[in-house]
Formats: sequence, structure tokens, C-alpha cells
Amino acid sequence: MPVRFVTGNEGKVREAREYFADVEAVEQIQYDYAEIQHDSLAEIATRGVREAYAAIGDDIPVFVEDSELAIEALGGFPGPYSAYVEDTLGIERVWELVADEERRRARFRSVIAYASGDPADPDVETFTGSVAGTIVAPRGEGGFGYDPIFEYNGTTMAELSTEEKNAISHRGRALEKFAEWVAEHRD
Ligand code: ITT
Repeated sequence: MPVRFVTGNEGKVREAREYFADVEAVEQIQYDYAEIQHDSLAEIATRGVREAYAAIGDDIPVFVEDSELAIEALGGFPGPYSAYVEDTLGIERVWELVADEERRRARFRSVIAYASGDPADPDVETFTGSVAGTIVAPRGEGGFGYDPIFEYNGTTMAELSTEEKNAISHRGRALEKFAEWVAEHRD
């Protein structure tokens, strides 16, 4: 049985497929669930997956994944506003905001929320991952979103293949735990 990923982001689907290629396919479902404003990424993802699972209306489990980038020198900005800031300012301007800072440390966080059981009152499991890096001038053509300005160990995430990015990224870490859990818990 496929695992169903509710997301509008093709980059996330490409990364998730690496973890399930041998076992089961990842099926993308487009449903624009509400992302509430909240400090806790787990809370945002949990509410989102409950809404999506209830709206889709069958009892085949689904998962969502929410991420954010927090830049230390900017007090954790853009945090929960990461998607909005990418759309409005763009990553080049985010780089310009921190270019003159001495500390350019940042962290990506990812939470996967998986819903199963009764769509009206589902069981929800969450899996997290994070990675620390440095904000740099944009480099690289791969990945998506903030990848060109997020450097880890001398390389931006946009300079890595999907496989290489997964091995170190916030989402890769969450996906690894999730895939293991799925392998243990599903028929
Ligand atoms: P969904 O449909 O799954 O919600 P989205 O692109 O809106 O897709 P998020 O809200 O989780 O995803 O993402 C928040 C922002 O962080 C958004 O601007 C993404 O492009 C960016 N982002 C998420 N993961 C990233 C990654 O691995 N590398 C670079 N940027 C990332």
C-alpha cells in the first residue's frame, strides 16, 4: 500500500521517495490544509494532518511534513513564516539581511505528522529532524526553497544531490525515523 503525502511541494516528494523506493511508493495528494500560526511546528503539522485526513474522507492514512528555517541573529526569523518570507522577500533578500552579521548560524527543523484510524478522531504520530548550518550567499542549482543560502560543512544544500541532502538534512532525519516506524507498524 502506498504512503500518501499531502503536500504541494514536489521537492519534498522527491526527497521522501528515496526512503520508500524499495518498499512502497509515495503518492502525492494535493490538499491545501490550513497552517495555523503557532510556535510549535509539531502543533502546526498535527492540526494540518487531522484536517487533511478528515477532508479526504477515506480511512487510508496520510502524512504531512512542515519545515521552518530559524536564523539565530534574527531571533529565529523567519520561523513559522518561512514559506511566506520566501514568497515575499525571496532568499536573496534573506541573505542580504544577515550578510553583515557576525553570527550567521541557522537551523532547519522538520516535523512529519502521520494520521491513521478513524478520520474523525485519528491516531497521530510525529517524527522530527533538524540540522544546524550557516547562511551564505546563494550557491547551487539543486534542492528548493532556502537550499542555496544554507551551508552545511562547506557545501550549500543546493549543491547536493537528493541523496546527499537527505543524508544530512532536517527532513532526511525525520523521514528516516518515519520510514522505520512505517516498516514496523504497517502490514
Ligand atoms: P507544503 O505544501 O508541504 O506545506 P511548503 O513548500 O509550503 O509545502 P513548508 O510550509 O513546510 O512547505 O515550508 C516552509 C518554507 O521552508 C518554504 O518556503 C520552503 O520552501 C522552505 N523549506 C522547507 N524545506 C526546505 C528545505 O529542505 N530546503 C530549503 N527550504 C526549505
